[in-house]
Amino acid sequence: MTNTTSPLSEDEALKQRSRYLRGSIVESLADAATGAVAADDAKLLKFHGSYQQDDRDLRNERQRQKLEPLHSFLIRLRMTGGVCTPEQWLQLDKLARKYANASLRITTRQTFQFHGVYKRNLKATIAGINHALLNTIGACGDINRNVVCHNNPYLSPVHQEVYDWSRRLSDLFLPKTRAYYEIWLDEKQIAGTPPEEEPFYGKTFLPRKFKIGVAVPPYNDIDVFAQDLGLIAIVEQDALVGFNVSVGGGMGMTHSDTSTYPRLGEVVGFCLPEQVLAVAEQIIGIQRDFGDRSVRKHARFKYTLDDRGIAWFKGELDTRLGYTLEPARPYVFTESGDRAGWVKDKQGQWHLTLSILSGRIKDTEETAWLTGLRKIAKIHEGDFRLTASQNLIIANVSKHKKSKIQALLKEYRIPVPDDHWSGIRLHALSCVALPTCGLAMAESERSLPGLLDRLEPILKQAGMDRQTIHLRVTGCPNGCARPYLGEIALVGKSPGRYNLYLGAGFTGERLNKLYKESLTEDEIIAELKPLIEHYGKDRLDGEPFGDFLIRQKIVPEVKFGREFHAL
Ligand code: SRM
Ligand code: SF4
Repeated sequence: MTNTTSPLSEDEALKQRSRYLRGSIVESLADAATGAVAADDAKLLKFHGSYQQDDRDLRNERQRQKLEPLHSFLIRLRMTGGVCTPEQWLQLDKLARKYANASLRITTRQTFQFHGVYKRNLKATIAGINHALLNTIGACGDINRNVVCHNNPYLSPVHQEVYDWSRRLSDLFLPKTRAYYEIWLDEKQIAGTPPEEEPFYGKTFLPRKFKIGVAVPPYNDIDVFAQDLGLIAIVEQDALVGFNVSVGGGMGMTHSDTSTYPRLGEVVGFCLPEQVLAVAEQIIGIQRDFGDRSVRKHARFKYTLDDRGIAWFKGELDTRLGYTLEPARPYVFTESGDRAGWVKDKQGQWHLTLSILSGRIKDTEETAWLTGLRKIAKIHEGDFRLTASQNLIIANVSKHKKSKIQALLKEYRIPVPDDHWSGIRLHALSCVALPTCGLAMAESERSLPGLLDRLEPILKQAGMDRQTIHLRVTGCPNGCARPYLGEIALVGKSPGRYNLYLGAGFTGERLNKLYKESLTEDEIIAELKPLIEHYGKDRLDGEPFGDFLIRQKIVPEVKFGREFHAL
């Protein structure tokens, strides 16, 4: 239970005195003596969509040379449902080459990150993003983050409607402070105390980050149960009738601290579309008012719910709403991850889902991803859609443009997934980790290709290479690639060593379980090989790998987050 008598954390005091997120960011940016910003400003910067980082590959060498770390900044966009236009793509591509490390990184929450932006270029980059009519407001920090949403455009008009609700949700929870516009876009500050208020958030915003995701069954391609607030669209006779409401999902935990754990959201009822904004507002309001503001490790909504109980939460929600949510409506998830390759919709438009390992768009010797997609953006008349599995949909392509795009894909050696691709490669996720992430304990993005190269022959040998298997890799237990929803997951423990988790549900409805600790990659392959062979021989027809491992009692089924460490 939250200890209300505990002192507030230092982060709360910082938010309180920050003058609505201004702090001394302007002064920090102007200080040419260092590539860093003041420590308090580094925390406030998150609310503006940026993290201070340093190149960890160079850290020791620079320390030896008595140089400060090579500081640079990550910039994360807010981009509801991951949708952007070709014009916006071109502007982001330009900024990536001019100010960042010549790469665009699709995140697990359907947006872009820039890495490696030096302090002197931070303002120009953020201003450039805004010139493309995009922004970075509240993409990080103790606030509602980028709203993720099932966004496959070829499915039905309902998907557009669901996307529109996601946008409204995102807009509703934007901060009201003008700090962002003053600092990055030179809007003049009115003299004296800033006159604005944050009517919803107040001066201290939320106790911790908050995440909303919207899924449209039968597709759980956004991992709806990993969201603090998950909305499951209910479609009856081709019309959106409302949303089932799931609360308290979250992935983050700390190794060896059993008071922290991943947790799946639980469905607490159903609301009409016109109720969804008020329902979200009251739910986030409950977390704002009752979340733990003393211990940040314990400040996510999932802990507020587990401490106080779901019955308490429902009562509090009823009181705030003035009505009770209807009982949840039936729904079934049968699909997860992305469907790769070209698909034609009922209107005759084409959509291409490209599978991009770890979402990293950059030119390499093998594939000119960045250049090729730039050339495509120059002729594309539809839009681009980023997926929560770090992939890209080139959407709404006419028959005429399809052949031109195909020619460009070929010219720039961009692979189009086909039947020869392994199911594990198509669906693998990995977080960024080294060299930019300050919290990484092991490699992730950089180790994924090698891992796949070793797993694919084993799967082929077992006849399981076409089978979709959800593999997730992260460099630490914070869970940025939602690893506890992986049928196989590697979670970084120390350099070159990972905890191996197995057995999550195929459609994101069951957590996995720790199988072995602190393994090297060789040891992981040695552990997985016999399990994959066993799976190839003894699986039931259509049985996913995670379900097979549970049925064979290789790992126990985890029903609740609180049991994650226990069994
Ligand atoms: Fe994350 C922190 C990257 C999705 C849970 N995450 C970080 C930081 C900012 C490290 C830091 O605090 O210094 C990472 C920056 C690395 C870098 O160099 O880019 C980072 N997180 C990412 C991204 C880029 C991973 C990716 O490879 O795509 C994802 C950006 C999403 C976005 O666009 O908004 C990303 N992070 C997630 C997710 C998945 C999701 O939201 O669906 C989770 C688990 C879900 C959840 O929130 O419970 C996640 N990130 C965390 C946590 C643990 C939070 C917790 O409850 O304990 C941290 C650490 C923290 O907040 O203290 C963290
Ligand atoms: Fe960094 Fe850990 Fe997130 Fe990976 S999971 S990006 S290592 S915080």
